[in-house]
Order: sequence, then structure tokens, then C-alpha cells
Amino acid sequence: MVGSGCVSRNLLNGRQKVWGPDQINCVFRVRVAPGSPKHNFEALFPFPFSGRIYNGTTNDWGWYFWRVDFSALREPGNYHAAAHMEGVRADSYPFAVRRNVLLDETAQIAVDFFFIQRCGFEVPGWHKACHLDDANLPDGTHLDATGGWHSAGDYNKLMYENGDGGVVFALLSGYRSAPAWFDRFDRNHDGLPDLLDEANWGAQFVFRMQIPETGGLRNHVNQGPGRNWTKWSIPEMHTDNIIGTADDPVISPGEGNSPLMIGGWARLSNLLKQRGMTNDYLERAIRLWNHATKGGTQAASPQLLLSAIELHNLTGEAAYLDYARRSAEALIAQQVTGGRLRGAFGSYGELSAGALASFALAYPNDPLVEQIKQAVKEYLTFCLSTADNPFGVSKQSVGDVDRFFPPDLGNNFQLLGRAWAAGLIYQLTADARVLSYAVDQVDWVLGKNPLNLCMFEGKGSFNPPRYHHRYNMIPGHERGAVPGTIPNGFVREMGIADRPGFDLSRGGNRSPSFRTSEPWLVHNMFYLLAASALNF
Ligand SMILES: [Ca+2]
Ligand SMILES: [Ca+2]
Ligand SMILES: [Zn+2]
Repeated sequence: MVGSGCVSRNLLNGRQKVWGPDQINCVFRVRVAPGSPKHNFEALFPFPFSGRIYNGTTNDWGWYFWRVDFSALREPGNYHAAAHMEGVRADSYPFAVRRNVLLDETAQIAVDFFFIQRCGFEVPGWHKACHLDDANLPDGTHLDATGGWHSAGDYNKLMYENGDGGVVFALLSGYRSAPAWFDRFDRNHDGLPDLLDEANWGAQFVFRMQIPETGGLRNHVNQGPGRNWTKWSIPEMHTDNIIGTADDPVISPGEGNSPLMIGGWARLSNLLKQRGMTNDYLERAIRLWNHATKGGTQAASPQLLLSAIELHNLTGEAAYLDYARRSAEALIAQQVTGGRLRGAFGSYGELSAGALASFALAYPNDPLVEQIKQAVKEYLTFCLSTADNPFGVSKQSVGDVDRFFPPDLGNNFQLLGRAWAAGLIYQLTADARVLSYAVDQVDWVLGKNPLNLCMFEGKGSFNPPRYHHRYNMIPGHERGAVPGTIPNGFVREMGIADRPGFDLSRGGNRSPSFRTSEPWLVHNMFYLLAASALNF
């Protein structure tokens, strides 16, 4: 993967002047940064996809864009690019071209993000131990539900498919792709790398939330509702940390759902045992699997398919492979066969596509593999049909028409989920178009967007000025900016026009809009998955 650092930039947006599509007469230069010993590089590059972006009559983005493909540039170095056009010059932010640039620049920060989001733990430089009174069950009795991670810019702990269990699965996917690289970091010198410490932190929390009688999971730990869950304070002041007082957080009625915890527990159990740490995560995983699949009879969930692959990998028991195969068949049967969404699963289908590709990669000789290759080929055709713009960013399927941006909440996790699925499909098919599609989604998040905004805090040249995070009440952290934060992302401008909108305000209120600027574990979960599938 070349040139997709956190600093990529739409090099040629014509904000200074409007050019007609027939007036492209531009020299594009890429140079190594001043001071670098390497050579200058200058070339005229082709423009494979150019023009204005429209979506309907009133939602023209307002600029011209030209896409430049300089992937032929292979010399490692720190570059910047300049475009000259009719006497006007545009310069890019600096960017790096080298192997493993995403791994080296972002992987450990992506892990540390979760460390800083920890609940019930003193995070040096950030906050003291918090929410030590988590939490009351619906019947009012207390259950030790301390730990886990603050799920977003609020302090709830959500027990849903992309909650803490999903994060554990994603962390371990990252570890699988580059174990030696992650092994170098061990903050507390206990012999366990930070990544595994973090996975274990999340795994222990879900462990506390498992219902002894059924193997299922309890529901969300909420700082409300019914109380002032919007209370805006530093973590350790959010409740009094004393069990049995009126401000104790509450566990929602009903059951939680964390299907990827099964695979996460299974994988972690083995990694810890290899390091001499006894644990019963595998038994926990099997109990939750039995509960979630109703003894193996419910087989149409992409997450449970992913977890079944892990259980089979660990135990070798044929029942898990059989379950995985039945799940794969059920997912294939759900693929849309006609109309605008032909090739999709549901309205898009990144999870189903990623799970199917995972099955084929895990069992390359299985009779289902040919069918899966055909299905992901159709899926890819669908994906490309949604990304026919100079950025290659994929649209949303909302109602009868495609939209670039959701009206209400940014969708970085969806873009990153698509990059994850596409990365796996690339491993399976070696189709260059799917690699380009995957990288385009990641690049959009990392800065190849009309605002040149890098939505990975602490990297790139231009990050969101502020975040919608209660940590902005911590002295010294007034931006609310946790390194590694990936916020919600772009929404429709003013909630109406299908143009890229993002709250770049620098003050005047308590925090910027949650719609664009709130952190959320799910974005970082899918970032880790995407980066792992692309081998960073
Ligand atoms: Ca450690
Ligand atoms: Ca309390
Ligand atoms: Zn907390």
C-alpha cells in the first residue's frame, strides 16, 4: 500500500478558481521534503477520474476535483506534492511513502486510545478511577460492573455487537497481523504487550456481565436514562463512586448482545495460556456461543460466523465448522440479486461480505469457496457502483436513492467496515480494484476529503479543532482530544444538503456537535479491523 499516510490530501481541488472539465492542463509534481537526501521526482500524471461532484440538482459540492494516481511512485520518503495550473499553485500537506506506514504511525496509538477510554481505572495524565459504583441491576441489586471502556464522549458502556466484545475481537485481529510489532510495547512491564492488556481489560468486563444461569449477557450499563445521563463532567466526578447512593448507574432491562466476544474470548484464552496465564475464557466463550446460537441452530449472523471460525480454529471440533458453513450458506442466500442494490447484502453488506471472505480465507479448500468468490465479486461490483467519484468514497444507501452522507450521525465506522471487508476480499481475489476501493475509504477518514481533515487525532496535519467528549472538562485537555480518536465523521451540511459537513467550530459552546465530532469505540474497532485486513 503506497501513499496513504494520515496526511493524504485532495491535491487538486479548485477552490481558488473554477475550471471547466475541458481545461485540465496541469503539471503535477511530487518532491521529497526539503532536507531529505533523496532525489526530486517530477512527472506529469494521468487524471483517470475528474470533474464536479453532484448528487441531485441542488447538492453540488461546489468544487472541481481531479484524482491523481501516483502509485507508481515507490521510492520511500517524505513527500509533498504541488500542482500548477494556469498560474495557480496548490500544495499538499507532507506525506510519507514507505512500507508499513500505517502500522508504524497509527497502530500503537489506536491501542492507547482504548487505554485512555478505560472506566474504573486511573489513567495517568487523564483521569482518576471512575464509576466505581457501576452498577445496579434492573431489580435494584448491585452487580460489580466496573471496568470496560467509556463507549464514546459519554460514559455509558454499551453491550451491543460493536461494544467491548467487538473491540476485543478487533484488537486481537490487529495482533494477529503484526504480533512482533505490538510485542514491543509493554507500559506496565508485566510481560504482556499493551495490546493484550487492553484486550484482557475488555474481556474481563464482559466476563462480569455474563449471566451465570444462562451464559448470555446483561444489557448496557447506563449513566441513566431517567437521570441526568447528559451530565457533563470529568469521569471521577460523574458519580460519587459509592455503591448504594442515588446516583448509581443502572443496567438496562433485557439482554445484551456481543457475538464477537465469543471469538475474542476464544482467541485471547489461547494467547494468555501460551504466556502461562490460566483463564476460563474458552468455557465462557462456549457458554455464550450456545446461548447466542441456541445450541447451534441459529445460523445467519456474520459476527457469529466469525466467532465460529475462531472456536473451530481453537478446538478443532467439527460442529463449529459445520455451523460456520451453514452460516456462510445462509449469508450467500441473502445477497440481493437485482435492482440498484444488486450484489449487496441488505443495504450495503460489509459485515456479511467480510465474514464470507474470512470463511474462504480460513478454509481455502472448502467446497463453498467458489460460491463465495462469486458472491464477493458481485458484492465488489456493487461497492464500486457506490464509489464512482474522484475520492472513491462510497455512498450510503438510504431509501430509494444513494446519498453521500448520513443526515444525522457521521459514518466513519461504516467506511472503515467496508475497507475491512474489501481488504479481506483483496486477500482472497487479488483484484486490484478492491484494494483501491479499500484504501480510498481509509484515506477518506485519514484526510483525502474536501476539508483535508485527518479524522485520526494526533496524526496528519489538520485534525478536528475540538471533540464532543466529556474529557474536555479535564484541565489541559480542553479540546477533548484523545490521541487516536476517530470521530463520527462527515454528515450532510446543515443536515440537509448532501455536501460534506463537519463542525469545525473552535468555541462558543460546551463542545462541537456530536453528529460529526464525538468519539465512539466502533470507529476505532473498525479502524483496527481495516488496518489489519490491509496488513496496515
Ligand atoms: Ca503489559
Ligand atoms: Ca453512587
Ligand atoms: Zn468511568
